[in-house]
Amino acid sequence: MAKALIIIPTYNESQNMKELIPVIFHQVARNEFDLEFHILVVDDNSADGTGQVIEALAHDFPVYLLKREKKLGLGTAYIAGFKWALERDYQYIYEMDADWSHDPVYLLSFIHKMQEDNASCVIGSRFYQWRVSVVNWDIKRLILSLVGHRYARFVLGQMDIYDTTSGFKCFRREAIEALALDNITSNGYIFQLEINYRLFRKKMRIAEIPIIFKDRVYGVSKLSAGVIYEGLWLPLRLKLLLMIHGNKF
Ligand SMILES: Nc1nc2c(ncn2[C@@H]2O[C@H](COP(=O)(O)OP(=O)(O)OP(=O)(O)O)[C@@H](O)[C@H]2O)c(=O)[nH]1
Ligand SMILES: [Mg+2]
Repeated sequence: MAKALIIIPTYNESQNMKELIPVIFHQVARNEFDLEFHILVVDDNSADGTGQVIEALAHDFPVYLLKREKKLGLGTAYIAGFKWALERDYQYIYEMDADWSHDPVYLLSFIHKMQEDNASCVIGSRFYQWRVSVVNWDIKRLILSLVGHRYARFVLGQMDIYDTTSGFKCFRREAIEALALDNITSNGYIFQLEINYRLFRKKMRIAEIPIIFKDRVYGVSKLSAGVIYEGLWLPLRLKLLLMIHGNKF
């Protein structure tokens, strides 16, 4: 039986985790693809006891905890999760948020789309063709996201992706293997764009499915000025690296 791993980075998400983990397993149980699903939670020593919640859930579900000492950012949490997955025999590797913004109801659609399009990566997109499907987001976030997307496309050229910064994704193992994980340096939202761009440069097929994205209900938002600054700088840096090192960067 092939295995899929859902990586969920967490920082103070105990309430969300308690409720989300059982729902995820319920959603993917006995699926048509005959896939066995596991979850890896990458927790940055959350003060609200997220780690203990996961340890308790691990008695009932195939959920694993990767503990890090302090808050080190989303990008490095995913890199640690990807390496953990590659050391084991997972064929499909997901990225997913802890705060219910990413509805587990879509999980199997990613695999369906991946097989249908023979894609290496499938993105759950909040912006798809001319649709914008975000619920509860304030207008500032929406504008920031749309402008950021246009800006990245302008700098990097045609990548043909509607939602370049979505964090709800599924990769084939081979796509993660092809990434030089130690060369990835972005850590905020723009981490997603860096991964997409690297896959795109390697001519990997990236597909999208439209999703409805809901803003978080519990917990505190982690959007910061540093994240926005990184978003401005990264597309330029990627472009520069490409000019200097070609496809080897
Ligand atoms: N391990 C780890 N996880 C993080 C870190 N920052 C954010 N996360 C997690 O990454 C996921 C996405 O972060 P969010 O804070 O939801 O980001 P967002 O959806 O853009 O913003 P809000 O929902 O408004 O907070 C959530 O599961 C967070 O708990 C971090 O530094 N380390
Ligand atoms: Mg969120």
